[in-house]
Amino acid sequence: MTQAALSPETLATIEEAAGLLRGNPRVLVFAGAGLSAESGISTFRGPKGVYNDKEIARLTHVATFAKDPEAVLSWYQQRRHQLTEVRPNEGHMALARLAATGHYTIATQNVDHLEEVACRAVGTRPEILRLHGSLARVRCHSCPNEYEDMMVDLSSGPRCKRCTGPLRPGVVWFGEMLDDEVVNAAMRAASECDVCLLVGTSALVYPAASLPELAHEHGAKLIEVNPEPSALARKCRFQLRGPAGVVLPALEAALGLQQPR
Ligand code: BJW
Ligand code: ZN
Repeated sequence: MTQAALSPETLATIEEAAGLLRGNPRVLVFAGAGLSAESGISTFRGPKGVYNDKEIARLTHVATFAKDPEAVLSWYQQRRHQLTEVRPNEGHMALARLAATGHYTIATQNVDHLEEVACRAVGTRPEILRLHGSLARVRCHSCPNEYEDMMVDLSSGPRCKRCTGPLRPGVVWFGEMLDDEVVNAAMRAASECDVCLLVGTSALVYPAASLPELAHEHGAKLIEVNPEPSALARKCRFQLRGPAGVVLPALEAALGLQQPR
């Protein structure tokens, strides 16, 4: 899909929404799996989501790691391998460029680092907060040992060098707490932002989904970029219906940063 395929109504709404992004605003981007969909990474929910497979759905619960560590580690190792093959899409790139036009914080639920790759490519340095951790990191399930390492093969059942506990991916599963520092920084950004841009998230998973709610309570305007309405769509001032890889470059073009394609 290209920008030319967006309906005149959507294009007009994008022009209006772009008005909120002018004048050096403080923007909190709240990103989810849909942002990486056009890079070939599946979403969790929705028609093509991995959760349609019940076996896969159980792999993101902490309790499953105790019961069936091999299944969990093998799935995560496949996803770690996929990271070596994927690239940021036009949505990531547009976000990275938009970040130069205001005070941007990206609070992402994604664990793939494509936001960082895009920002590095265009030379912008917004604050990036990984709410649900990182696939590139491994951590010990028994002690605080945690580090970035793409060479570890999780499917071999590696053990912690400090305490011999089982190593696992550095992500946050259902039933686990998010990192306090990351949540606090994200809550600060949510309560101080002028605009919260929800990109490619169903906004169903908490406490992450409380960030746009907090931004809304503090008077920020919400803009949603998603082909489908999220759970928070009704709170959004603008709902930009379309894929992130098309709508975000169109927002950029509306700001005069890029020619429409
Ligand atoms: C496009 C597109 C395109 C498609 N362009 N868009 C009731 C109230 C509040 C909380 C709870 C509750 N009941 C239970 C809880 C707690 C639970 C929770 O929220 N459950 C809900 C499901 C109800 N939360 C937790 O357990 C969290 N921890 C916690 O609460 O700690 C406190 C505590 C702990 C222990 C004891 C007591 C208290 C932890 C949540 C961790 C979530 N982890 C996962 C896996 C991460 C690792 C991994 O990647 O494997 O995070 S689950 C999964 O969902 C993943 C995602 O980050 C997260 C959110 O999904 P996301 O990103 O929104 O993706 P989708 O697939 O849902 O949506 C994709 C969207 O994209 C769709 O809208 C599409 O339309 C759109 N899209 N193509 C733009 N091209
Ligand atoms: Zn350990």
